Amino acid sequence: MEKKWWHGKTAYQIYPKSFYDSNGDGIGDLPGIISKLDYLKELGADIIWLSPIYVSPLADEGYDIADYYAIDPRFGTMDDLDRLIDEAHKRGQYIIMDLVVNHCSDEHEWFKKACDDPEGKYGKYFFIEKTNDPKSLCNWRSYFGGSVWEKLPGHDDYYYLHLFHKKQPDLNWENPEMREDIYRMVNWWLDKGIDGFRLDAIINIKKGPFVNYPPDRDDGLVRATRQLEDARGIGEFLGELRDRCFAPHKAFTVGEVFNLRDDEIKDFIGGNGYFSSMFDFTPTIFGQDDRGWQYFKDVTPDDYKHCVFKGQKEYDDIGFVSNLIENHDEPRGVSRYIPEGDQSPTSKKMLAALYFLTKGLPWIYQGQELGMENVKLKSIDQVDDISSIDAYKVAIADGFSEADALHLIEKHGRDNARTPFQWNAEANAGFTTGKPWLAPNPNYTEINLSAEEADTDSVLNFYKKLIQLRKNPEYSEIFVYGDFSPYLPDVHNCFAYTRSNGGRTILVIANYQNEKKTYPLLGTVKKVLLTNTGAVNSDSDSITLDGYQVVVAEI
Ligand code: ISL
Ligand code: CA
Repeated sequence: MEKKWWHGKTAYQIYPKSFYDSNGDGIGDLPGIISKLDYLKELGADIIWLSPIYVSPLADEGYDIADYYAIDPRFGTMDDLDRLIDEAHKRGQYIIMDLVVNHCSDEHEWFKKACDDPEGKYGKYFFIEKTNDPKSLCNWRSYFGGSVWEKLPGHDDYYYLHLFHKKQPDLNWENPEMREDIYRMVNWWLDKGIDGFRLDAIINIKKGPFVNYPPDRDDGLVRATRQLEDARGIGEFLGELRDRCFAPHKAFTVGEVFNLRDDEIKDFIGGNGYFSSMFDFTPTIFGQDDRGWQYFKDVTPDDYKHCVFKGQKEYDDIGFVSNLIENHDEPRGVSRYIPEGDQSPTSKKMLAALYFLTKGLPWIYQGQELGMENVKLKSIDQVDDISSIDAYKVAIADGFSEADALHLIEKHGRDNARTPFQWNAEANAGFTTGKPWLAPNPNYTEINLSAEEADTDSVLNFYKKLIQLRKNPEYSEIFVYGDFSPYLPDVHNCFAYTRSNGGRTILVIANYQNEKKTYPLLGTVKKVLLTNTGAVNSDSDSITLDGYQVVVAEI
């Protein structure tokens, strides 16, 4: 694999609305991020992805863009962004923006013009169909519930397509004029000095044929992903995007790609792939069910392990994947991948070491480095996220009680990741001096940055050690490029693998449960590089681990 500047880096996702509020309006902002760059630098975060900060009605929290060329005043100004780019670059950090181009906002001027004249130029920027009978259009269900077809505002006989919320009309990538406008915008940002993009929901830009499929719920509709199975030819668009925008700027890009066919991975992230990298969502999608959140399965430690192994195998040798345990769309990794009730600094550090040292680019989502957890809810009224609100309704319609439906939101809801970053034990977790747009997790009195900075054994300090270990020139070739092989894959609740390069081998081995266990070893431990608890007990052919202990050792 050709070596790239970013392979050895650590990436960090910021959800600006919830990171740090500099002016007391309860909303995190760009000056807030600038004021925390030193913190991120000290942590070891090099590549920083900002979730959308463009002008937006925030129906989907910024993933509904009304102006691609302007910063939403709630997040700051273009000067603030220029300053952020500058300050990050001074510190040797990179800023990447969220590129949301499957859809825009219904408040974007293109859509407004399309409403004024559906048969005109901008009508062709969207998927607009003339009919009096929306049922005659295809029966796809949007990701956030209901039909993908919505009446075009101001008309009785036109409908437009939205795979996501009705405030997110899909852009028509089949239209070369529309694509030109997108490329111009992407190049404008890259010329401005940002270092790249994360590509939102990108697989959706190529639609399958507009046909009906057998319904998968009583609503007569079928999941939006069904048509993706029949969509062909996305490469034409993505290759163009790479050649016209990313490649000439040497931009770093990471795709949010779901529903990819295995034989397409190389087109996406292989040599001259469309993107630099893409997220491995194998563990993320495990246990999901098209019928709704009420059918989702919990992820056991063995499930999690097999997902990680599967992802590593699938992407290995093809390209450099991006690894994560959470993002702004997911519950907190420690709440999801550690069995309920077992969340502790020890188990959180174990999970951190396990995913962080696999092959690929490690991503940290804001607050993950503190061990932030899911939130308990009292009522659905506390919930902001549109997808949670839809999932709640679906579960109730399926016969679930309000309490049980709410419990599903606690487990799977996107707000879990969106509560304010927990800076300290003061009011509102130190996030704002005003009223936070979303209440902080009440556990901020214990889990917060200033407490963890003061505690050498904290989850935060363990993350710092992990980041330093992966960057340590003595081991970085092994961690960044070394082969990955599962170790003892069939041993229940043992999660272990080796990384090896140039005749050297590092073992990462964890006891993913409470009881102490002894596991066989491949060779003698030459040097322990890291552990999360107590001492390391090993002899020439075995190692004994405490509950949730992880050991990283050269063998
Ligand atoms: O396709 C999916 C599952 O197979 C969906 O999970 C989908 O890809 C995902 O919801 C996309 O998420 C991104 O785009 C959304 C936005 O709400 C999310 O926050 C964003 O990460 C629409 O822009
Ligand atoms: Ca603010």
